[in-house]
Amino acid sequence: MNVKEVVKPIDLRSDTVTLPTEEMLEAIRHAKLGDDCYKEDPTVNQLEEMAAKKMGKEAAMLVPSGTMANLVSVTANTNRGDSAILEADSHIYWYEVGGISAIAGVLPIPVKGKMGVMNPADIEAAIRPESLHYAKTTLVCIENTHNRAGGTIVTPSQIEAISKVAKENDLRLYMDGARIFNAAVALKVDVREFTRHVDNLMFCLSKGLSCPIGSIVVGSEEFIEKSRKIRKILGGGMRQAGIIAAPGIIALEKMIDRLEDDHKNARLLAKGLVKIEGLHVDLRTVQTNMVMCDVDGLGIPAEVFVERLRVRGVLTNSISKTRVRFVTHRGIEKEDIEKALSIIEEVVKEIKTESKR
Ligand code: TLP
Repeated sequence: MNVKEVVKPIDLRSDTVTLPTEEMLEAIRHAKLGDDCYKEDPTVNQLEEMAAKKMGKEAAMLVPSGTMANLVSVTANTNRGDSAILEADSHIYWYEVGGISAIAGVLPIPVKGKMGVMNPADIEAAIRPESLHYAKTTLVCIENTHNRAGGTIVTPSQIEAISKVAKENDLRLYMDGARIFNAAVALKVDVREFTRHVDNLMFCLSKGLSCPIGSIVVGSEEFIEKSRKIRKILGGGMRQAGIIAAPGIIALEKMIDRLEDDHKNARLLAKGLVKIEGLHVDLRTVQTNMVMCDVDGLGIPAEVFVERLRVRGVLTNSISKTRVRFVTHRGIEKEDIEKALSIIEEVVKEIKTESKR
């Protein structure tokens, strides 16, 4: 090999690593711009209208990140001192630096789900009613697809059942739909099937849809007006944000159907991993673009395995002492999966030989 030749790593850490398409970069160059704090950016306005329509809600608001979208939404759905029920492995609970407590003043009540889906009866049992002693529960948050459960889908009928409990108990229902289009594409249903039973939601333009930045909060006119003020408090009021919105429009028009390729690649990867002794994948959880692999059988910590793969050019993330997460996206082809599998197999063999010494 030519020493100057650089082998491109196979990056399966996250779909957040996707780069914008040429068309997106062109759209950024030509976007019509204005000051969005005056609601004068025509490209942002167009994207927000498109998003609201696509989700079957009244209004939408662009924010820089999924984390800000969740924080704005939880804040807008609650009062300080309230409590919110969320899945015990949810992104809001694990990966958002405790923002809903630190900033929104909300007490999270984690409820363990099965494959990322909370049982409506468990939600009902976790509700803290109005009382001198309780942080009143006013919100339920679901995550779809569910990240730590492995990209699993909360189906429309499961959402409907949760929404029934929420309505009966006068709670709002919010969906972290960062990857909601993955769910819609996987089940081959209109995304509105997932949104019609929730009061409001967010979804990400980055991740599988390949935009460089951006998430969108969607809900009623009133909710979005309130959210605009909260976004402003958080420093997320943007000016010529059309440069962010322009690729978002392309994402909604052209990037949704291709998510199916990512799902096919994830299944291919999962089927390959289960054949490797020492690795375990629960194939029931491989529903979209993620694969969670248990590496306990190798006798080394997941993060050590991740490092062994990294030096061989396969990038992944460990999400616990025993689990490694693989995520497929637009930067990954079938050939990359095949190559990754053969590297993983070799590394596992090496680990086994070392352990026998
Ligand atoms: N998830 C990232 C990491 O933060 C873990 C990833 O690599 O998957 N909701 C869900 C369900 C998410 O998976 C993420 C990002 C977010 C919200 C936050 O989005 P960003 O990264 O835009 O703040």
